[in-house]
Amino acid sequence: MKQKILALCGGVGGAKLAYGLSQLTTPEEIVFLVNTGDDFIHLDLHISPDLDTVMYTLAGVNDPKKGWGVKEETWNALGSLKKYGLDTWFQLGDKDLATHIRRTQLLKEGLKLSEVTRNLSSQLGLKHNILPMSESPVQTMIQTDQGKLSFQEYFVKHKCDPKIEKIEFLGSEVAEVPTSLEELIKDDKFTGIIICPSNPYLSVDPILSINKIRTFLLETNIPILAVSPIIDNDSIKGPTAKIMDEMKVEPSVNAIAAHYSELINILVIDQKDKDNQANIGSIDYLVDSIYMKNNEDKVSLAKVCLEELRKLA
Ligand code: FO1
Repeated sequence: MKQKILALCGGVGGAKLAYGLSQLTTPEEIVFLVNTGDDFIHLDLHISPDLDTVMYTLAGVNDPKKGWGVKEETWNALGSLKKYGLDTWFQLGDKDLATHIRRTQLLKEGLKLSEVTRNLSSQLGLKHNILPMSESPVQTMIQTDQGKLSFQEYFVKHKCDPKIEKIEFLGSEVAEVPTSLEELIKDDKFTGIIICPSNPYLSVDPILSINKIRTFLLETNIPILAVSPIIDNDSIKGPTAKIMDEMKVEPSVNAIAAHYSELINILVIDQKDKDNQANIGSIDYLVDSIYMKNNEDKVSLAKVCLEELRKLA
């Protein structure tokens, strides 16, 4: 039987596995469902950081060092904006800026975010289906010891420094799930689900905060696999471990298993954690090398995930 996978992804870590998956599947065999809780309006432009990170990574034009933005970027527009006295804490490169200008233009013309994403990704030569988790805004808001901050204020402006007290997803109760996703769910088309190694609290939970998506994951009989964003009690990249500390959760693969315990059948963990598998619900563990330092690693991990889902189906 042919596979049809739904892959839930945030930014950098999620995009790496998404790249591997895209190399092993046809566009009909996978849907990348991407967090848009980080989206915001900046300089009158609609910025969708995670959609862009996934899109750029799949197209091979991403900046591998930063993990976000476009490679071989120039920063002339940002320099000029600075001269005009505008706020430049959020760095927009010249090539990246074109994406935000075009997205904003197409949204103003009345296209839905999924249609805009399809338009932009096909201009980048992509055939794979990248979908926003919602057509309507769902905003990740973070209550911290320094007040309530939007995701980008917390992540970029304050460099994840404030202590997190609570995370909310504004608009999730009225989120408009893309019609094409609703149809695939209704028609029982998916054979497996992958939760990519993105930050569970800031990148995956916004997707799961949408009732139709969470209910689908809770009620479906198809296998659900997650890849741990934690190796050896630390984040692979980004603030996952710091946030877990602040939430009084020990950063470990067991905490990740517990976080997803209602949803997943299997958690893929790193060799370094092979002796740390606690018995949590009915979750199994699969041990592999999950640190993706190059494209070969991304494809190799993707292969393990797809094969496991095939076995479990
Ligand atoms: N992340 C930063 O840490 N600093 C930035 O100045 C920055 C700019 C930026 C511009 C466009 C874009 O698509 C992403 C950008 N990011 C930046 C990443 C962004 O904050 C993402 O939301 C995170 O990587 C989380 O996935």
